[in-house]
Amino acid sequence: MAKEAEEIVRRVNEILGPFGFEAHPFKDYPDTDLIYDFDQKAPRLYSILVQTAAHVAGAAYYYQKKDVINNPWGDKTIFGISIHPQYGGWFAIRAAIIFKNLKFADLKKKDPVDAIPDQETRIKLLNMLNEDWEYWKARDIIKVSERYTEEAINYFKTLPKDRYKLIEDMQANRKNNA
Ligand code: B12
Repeated sequence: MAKEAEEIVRRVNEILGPFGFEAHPFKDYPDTDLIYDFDQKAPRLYSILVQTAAHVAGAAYYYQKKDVINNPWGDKTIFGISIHPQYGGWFAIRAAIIFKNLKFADLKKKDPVDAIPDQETRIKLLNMLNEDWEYWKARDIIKVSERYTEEAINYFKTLPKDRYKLIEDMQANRKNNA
């Protein structure tokens, strides 16, 4: 692993580890492209649409307007959401790794698990996300095995500019309660 990557892993684990975050280092593979969800080719032109990528990789089903029969929204823009069969909406798709020269002739395409086959629940899910922006509720649309910790939820609900201060406060609280 590159030195810079090692340092990032060390710092993420040291600072955010106590709050339930984990950095998972992976081995250096030759001929790979690592594309992050925030990478852009031009302003607001994202290098990868990770929900589509996760769907075709069989990782998480991406529910879109077109997955609803008798679409009740007409031409209105409706954002879609990926749901994992085990973690529901309690996950993010941070990056994709493209193995450019890895050949695996027998690799079978894996379809994602459709955890919400029911039409009404699909409509409810997309309404939650688009009408009320109740994304936190939408994460629990199915029974999940694990959620983020309260501290992680607090972190994500905090504006990025205020997060450093939040982490400092959390660390101070921990020391006081130790
Ligand atoms: C831009 C963006 C936003 C914008 C616009 C939202 C949007 N969906 O367009 C804003 C700032 C509003 C936003 C807000 C949020 N976002 Co956002 N956002 C993104 C981002 C960076 C790009 C999405 C994008 O531009 N899509 C463009 C549209 C056109 O793509 P599309 O609708 O999927 O259409 C494509 C597919 O239909 C595909 N397609 C065609 N046919 C078929 C057939 C099949 C079978 C498939 C699979 C695909 C497919 O082709 C189309 C493109 O040509 C992604 C990360 C990423 N790099 O993908 C995160 C992402 C979608 N956001 C995410 C989140 C969590 C949020 C927020 C909750 C953040 C927050 N804390 O507030 C809010 C929720 C807002 C809401 N209620 O929807 C998560 C969603 C996770 C999930 N479980 O699905 C993502 C994936 C980030 C991540 N790393 O996990 N976001």
